[in-house]
Amino acid sequence: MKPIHALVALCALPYLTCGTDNVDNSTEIPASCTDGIQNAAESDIDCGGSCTACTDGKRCTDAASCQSKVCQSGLCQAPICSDGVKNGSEIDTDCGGSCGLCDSGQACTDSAQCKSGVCKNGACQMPTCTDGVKNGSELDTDCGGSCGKCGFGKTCTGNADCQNGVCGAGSVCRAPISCAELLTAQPGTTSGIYRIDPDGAGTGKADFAVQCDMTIDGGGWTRFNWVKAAYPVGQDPLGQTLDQCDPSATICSAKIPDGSTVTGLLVKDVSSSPNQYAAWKFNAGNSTSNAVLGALLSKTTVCLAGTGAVWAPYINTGTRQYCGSGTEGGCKAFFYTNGVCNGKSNQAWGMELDGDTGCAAAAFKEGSTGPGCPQATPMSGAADDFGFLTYYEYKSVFGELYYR
Ligand SMILES: [Ca+2]
Ligand SMILES: [Ca+2]
Ligand SMILES: [Ca+2]
Repeated sequence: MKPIHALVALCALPYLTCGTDNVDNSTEIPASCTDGIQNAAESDIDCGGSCTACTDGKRCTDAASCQSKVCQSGLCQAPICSDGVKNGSEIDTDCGGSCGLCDSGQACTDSAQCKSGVCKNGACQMPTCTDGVKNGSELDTDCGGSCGKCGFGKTCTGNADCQNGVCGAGSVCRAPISCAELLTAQPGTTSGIYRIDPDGAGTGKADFAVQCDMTIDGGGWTRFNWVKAAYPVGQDPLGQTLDQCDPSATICSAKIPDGSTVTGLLVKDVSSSPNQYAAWKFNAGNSTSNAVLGALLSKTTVCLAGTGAVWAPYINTGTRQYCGSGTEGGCKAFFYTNGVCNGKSNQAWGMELDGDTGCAAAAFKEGSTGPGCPQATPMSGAADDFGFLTYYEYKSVFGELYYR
């Protein structure tokens, strides 16, 4: 028992207000909680029962007796991150504070406390594919895992993680260098418009959109030059670069992008239905092949008027002879000049495969073939001569060139 005379003595002082019992009633703490003795319902000295909960290590009778809310073997336990109780510095049961991150649905005050990295309305949120945070099974922010493929610049573990791209150096998705590389990285890719970066990701020019043919002879063809309108007089057929051409443009006078590895040429006549086409394999031992590749890749001007080696297509769905023998050269004639070739005084730039001493038959031709040749309909004059897989019709035909 606490000696009563000590309180009586205190209450006798003029600045203390005491009840008639001479005991200070201004606070509600029972005298037994401060008397230094375990009494009443206390589980240890001045704690437990109706007193405040006991600190770690004090005797307890139940969880409520302890500040940690964990009473084991009669003693209050220190908070730990696996006791199934929210205690210590924890934000919710066994998470936050000095413990690990909180699961979705647990309480939080900050996103950094959540496994998902997202704290909203006081609770950790489930990972989603639109929360702007890399979480759940995602490989990078909101992509990979259950969130679909990742775009260029995002983390990947293999090509299958990348959207129309390649999993490249540093395990980062990048644009393919060509339609051929895209098809290799993403088998089953259908024909359409995709972004490529021929001079490499992160160097040179940025990636740009091109049309890919993923069907003909296994696919992987990159379109680089096309005519779908009357050809402008005097224009260099290879005067543009492919990044300058919108895929929806009616004319693109681009050469094959710098640095490309090229094995084949595809020519499509898109005026026919279904489109006729022919394909060639470049062959370093063939002079006509070298002349065509030199022009299309490096703009090397040339005049082979029936003096080149025969360079025949390995695929030909054309219904008319354009690469025949005799007068039309048998695909052993090619010119890309801004001047005279074989006596035909070009009025301006011109390019023609199988452009021999004849006038019209060609695998492809763009620009002038000079006066002296019959004019096509609706051609306004020989200077706007153009055609693809045509044979002696003097007819303007729309077409496209692809490489792979
Ligand atoms: Ca705990
Ligand atoms: Ca996410
Ligand atoms: Ca680049």
